[in-house]
Amino acid sequence: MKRACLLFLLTLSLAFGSACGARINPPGDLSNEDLTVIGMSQVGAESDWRVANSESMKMVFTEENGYRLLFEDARQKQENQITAIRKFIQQQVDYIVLMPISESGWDSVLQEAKEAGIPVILVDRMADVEDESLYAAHVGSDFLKEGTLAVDWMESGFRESGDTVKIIHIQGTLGSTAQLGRTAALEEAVAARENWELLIQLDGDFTQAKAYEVMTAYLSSLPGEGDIDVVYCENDNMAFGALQALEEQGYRCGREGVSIITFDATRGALTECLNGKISLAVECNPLLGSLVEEVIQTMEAGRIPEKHRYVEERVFTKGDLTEALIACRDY
Ligand code: GZL
Ligand code: ZN
Repeated sequence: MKRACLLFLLTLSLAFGSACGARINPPGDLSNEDLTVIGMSQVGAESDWRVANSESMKMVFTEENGYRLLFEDARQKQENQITAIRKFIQQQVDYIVLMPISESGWDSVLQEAKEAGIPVILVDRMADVEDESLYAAHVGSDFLKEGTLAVDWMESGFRESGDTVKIIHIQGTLGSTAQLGRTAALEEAVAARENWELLIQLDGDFTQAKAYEVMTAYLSSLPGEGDIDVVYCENDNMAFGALQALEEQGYRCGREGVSIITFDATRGALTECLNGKISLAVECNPLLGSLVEEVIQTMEAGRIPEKHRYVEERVFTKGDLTEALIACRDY
């Protein structure tokens, strides 16, 4: 019995081992691949925006279009992105596409990519590196401009009142370009206006759960109903969390109540805007796949790409929206 069982197990492990082996490319054998091999390190799946951004990359970098895409999700940890980049270098990919979770901490690993002769393209947020030659190009958003669009709307909405404008600020992942730019716009505006008061800054890490948690804790800490005019949320998912917390604690959101401002303008946020609960949605376009491909095609043709490409973005209020318009949005 024992012998037969052992023989069976041995056969099984050999069969499984070889099948398994066939599926996993040992690092380094991608160099003779005739497709253009892209090593892509994505932040995670923390928000609707991020999911749409990943989708736009996977739609473009397909085998039919001549690419082998190695897509790594870092689950919102920079160390996972650095590990992925080192793996891509080992696998001798043709390009590294990095959506950097935060601005700092990239110099040494991007130096390794440069020494391996692998061009790096930064997407969405920026990496703050000493040596600009560590990346070939950046495709993304002007986050300070996005924040300024929101502040301009606040200015136009609250100018007449002259009363104090009391603001709760829910920030995205601290140290990310999106957070730094959107925060700078608000902080500069508050500093320049006597009657604008920042009640508190909360870290929502761009997720709905975290924003709900910190907003609930803050509202519960107030002696009674707080006098809140604006909740400035640095992305949609945090706006959804804040909205849930506010309504659970009896606050009205919208024209007669708390003005919620959000960034990304995904379909979910535009729907809340159309139904009057979100007052302003600042667009942040996640569909960057085709722009990244343009950079790669430029480099494949031996030309030098523009160092920075910024996507055009606008704002939405209830009056700009219909169900039909929202339905035909791509994200
Ligand atoms: C912005 C992007 C931000 C989104 C968030 O371009 O970096 O990260 O605004 C996402 O939804 O989490
Ligand atoms: Zn943007």
